[in-house]
Amino acid sequence: MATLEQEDPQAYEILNGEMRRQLEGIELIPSENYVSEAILEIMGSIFTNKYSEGYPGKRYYGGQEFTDKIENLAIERAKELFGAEHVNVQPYSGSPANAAVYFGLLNYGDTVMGLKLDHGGHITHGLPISFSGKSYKFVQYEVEKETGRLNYDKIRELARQCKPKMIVCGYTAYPPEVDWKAFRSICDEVNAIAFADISHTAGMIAGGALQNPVPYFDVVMTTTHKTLRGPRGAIIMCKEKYAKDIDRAVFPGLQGGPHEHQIAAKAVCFKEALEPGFKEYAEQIIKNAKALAEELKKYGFTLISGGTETHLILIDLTNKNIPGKEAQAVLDQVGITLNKNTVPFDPRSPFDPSGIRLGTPAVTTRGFREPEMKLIAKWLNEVLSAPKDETVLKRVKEEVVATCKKFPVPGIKI
Ligand code: DSN
Repeated sequence: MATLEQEDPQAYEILNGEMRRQLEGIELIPSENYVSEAILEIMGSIFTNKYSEGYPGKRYYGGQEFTDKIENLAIERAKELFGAEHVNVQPYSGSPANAAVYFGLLNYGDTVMGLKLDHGGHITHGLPISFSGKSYKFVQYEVEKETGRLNYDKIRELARQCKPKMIVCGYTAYPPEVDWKAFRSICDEVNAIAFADISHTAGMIAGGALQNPVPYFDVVMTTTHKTLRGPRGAIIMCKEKYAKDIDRAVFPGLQGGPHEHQIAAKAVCFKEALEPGFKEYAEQIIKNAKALAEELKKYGFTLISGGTETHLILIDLTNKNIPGKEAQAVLDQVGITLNKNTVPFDPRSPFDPSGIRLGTPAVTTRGFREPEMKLIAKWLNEVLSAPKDETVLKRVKEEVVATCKKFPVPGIKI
């Protein structure tokens, strides 16, 4: 970073601060991760200089010899990784990718089913104030109050009543594994397009640690920067019969020039995910999450759905007498990063909800294993039991920094 340091010391200093934060803190936001140095290199490469509207072999500008090669490489690797018939690697990120799926396969006003945001869905799964809720008639399903889990019989019943053209499955705050076959059978019964948003779980699916919906589903979207551990971005996978509609919706329907530096980094990400070590990483994410969940339960934390089968844990802090916003802030002070989150049927607001959401992808990448999960649970308990005790906060912060020193972060050398 010597050139940056010299050319723009102000930006360099801010970057340096973020590097230190990432290095000395414990990252528990379940949608975050650390990419490899190879991915950082290609993301920061001269592919960023190139415009390449269109698709490989059918571009609108000249000079596409290498952009075509890199985009085709990303496509072929993604197909191999997930067993997909067709892949579009151009979506800038998850929300634009979901917009493209709807735009390509639905008409405005069509009925779609998606999980409610405060039950673990996503803003693009039908939140009334998002483009999804405004453009389509979303019917929102829920998790069960008693179990925190999806009730597939109730979802089937709702689908029979509202006859959706599409059902969206895939979540941002749902700890259990999803039963893709159950969804496929519901979609078949009501003749709906089966659409899976696997942004959160794609890494474990690619690594074989969770079931893969790609063989059963019509369309599957994933971001590439969460458990998949690639650059920020997204891909859409679909059956061949939807390929043209999806491609036209991405370009020129919604996007202009694809970000080829990002696509190049997706290609590297998929190569890494095809390597044997990725399987071990995928399995360890879940082992770590389960170990952390068990420890948290010993300290009396209330876990939505009773635990986890994936990478994430959702805690209702009501019995701990500390709301999610305050918990997030005090944990930030000791170098533990997670996010406040609504819990299903939350009586509080999304700005100050009852819960927190945490997960193990980033710490697993960093090399944390079950012994470190015990430490994290202990620190969470100590800090959230005494959020105003400066002595406790100071000690935990020191312990967090000391532990982090033993686990390097790829690409950070300070
Ligand atoms: N922001 C992502 C998450 O944290 O789950 C969803 O897009």
